[in-house]
Amino acid sequence: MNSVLQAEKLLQNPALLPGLKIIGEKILKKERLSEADALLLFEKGSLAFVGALANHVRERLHGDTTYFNRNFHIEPTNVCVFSCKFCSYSRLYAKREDGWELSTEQMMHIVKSYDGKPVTEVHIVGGVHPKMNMQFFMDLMRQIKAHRPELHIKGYTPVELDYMFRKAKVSAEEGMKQMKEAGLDSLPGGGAEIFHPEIRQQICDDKVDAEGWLRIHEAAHNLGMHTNATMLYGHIEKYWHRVDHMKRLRDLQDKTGGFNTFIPLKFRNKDNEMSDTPESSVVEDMRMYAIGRLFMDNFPHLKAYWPMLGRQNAQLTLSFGVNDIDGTIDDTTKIYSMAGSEETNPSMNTAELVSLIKQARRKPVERDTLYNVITDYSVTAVEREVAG
Ligand code: V47
Ligand code: SF4
Repeated sequence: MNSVLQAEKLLQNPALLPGLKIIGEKILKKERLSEADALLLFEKGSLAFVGALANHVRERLHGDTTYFNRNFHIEPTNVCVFSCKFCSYSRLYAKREDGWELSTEQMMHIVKSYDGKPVTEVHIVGGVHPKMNMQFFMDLMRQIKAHRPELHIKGYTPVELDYMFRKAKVSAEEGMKQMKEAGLDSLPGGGAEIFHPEIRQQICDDKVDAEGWLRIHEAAHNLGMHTNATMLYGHIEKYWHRVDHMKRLRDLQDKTGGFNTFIPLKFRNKDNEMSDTPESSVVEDMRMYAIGRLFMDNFPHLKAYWPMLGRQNAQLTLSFGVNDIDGTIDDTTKIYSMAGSEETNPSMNTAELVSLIKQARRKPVERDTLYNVITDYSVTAVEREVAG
């Protein structure tokens, strides 16, 4: 059965709550969901219902195409001046001798180790170290671009940028302009967590707030840069905090159109100050992805970060609205392995990732950061050669 018929059939169920039926009809008519609609879906929508609708939207937008990209990570340091309660990764600045700090030479050595390998992106992500200031990172990016100009640099969250900009006494707009000139191409989605102050104050009260996070992404968008947005879900927040978070992102996207991808991140509770907080179930995870797909109607892409979810659950998300799996990462960031992710050694080569997507009966397509197609793996190597 195709996804339209499947969704229409669901709406004919006489036992369906009238509110849910209206939501279903809105989705079929491509109308926008309200915050109340999203809340109702979280509270009353069965997994089958939200899943079928999200799958319908996913197939309307992308068919079976499932994107992945080949990137590598550089983690400049795990020393951090902030103290997020969910973080299993950082070492406080006061105890910095327990952590690591890479020099520019060491980071360039990592970049050079990928010479000749078909990676298209470097993702720079780490703690907030006072000595690693704007000049330090601008110098690093200039060296990366001098060595490999076509490598896309996706790096720094507003947590790092806000700290750097305040130290350098520059505005978000001026700071982003300078970082772009030095080689920064786009921003990853991290640091967003949950925007609402009621939760933010309890889990990460000393880093950039919602307004600061959104202002930096807006400044990037105004410079023509594309960015991602995350949401750390499944801890102490309520459903309405998630809806509030998504609404703020959707509003900014209406204004700028600069976001590429929404990435819900499942909270993992190992080795952090929130170890007593239980993790969400797989059903809740799939519900989160599905409602993300339905509510974030102006975000082209929804990504599952497989090192955090595990391979099998990431495969499942492909039926719940997700059209992107990050990524062919050889050396996955330690943030996840330290927080108790499913994967003890979360690396996957292209063949494994392609087969994972094919097992879910989807079409694997390698993309660059901006979703330009690099290779369509649903056709055979011979067909690709003939097509040139
Ligand atoms: O902001 C930290 C999260 C994020 C935990 O843009 C945790 O393509 C779960 O944003 N449990 C940083 N999550 C990583 C990030 C990211 C990752 C992959 C791709 C992209 C992209 C962005 O990691 C932080 C925080 O929300 N995080 N600790 C934890 N215990
Ligand atoms: Fe620092 Fe990021 Fe960890 Fe927060 S999540 S303590 S900002 S490394």
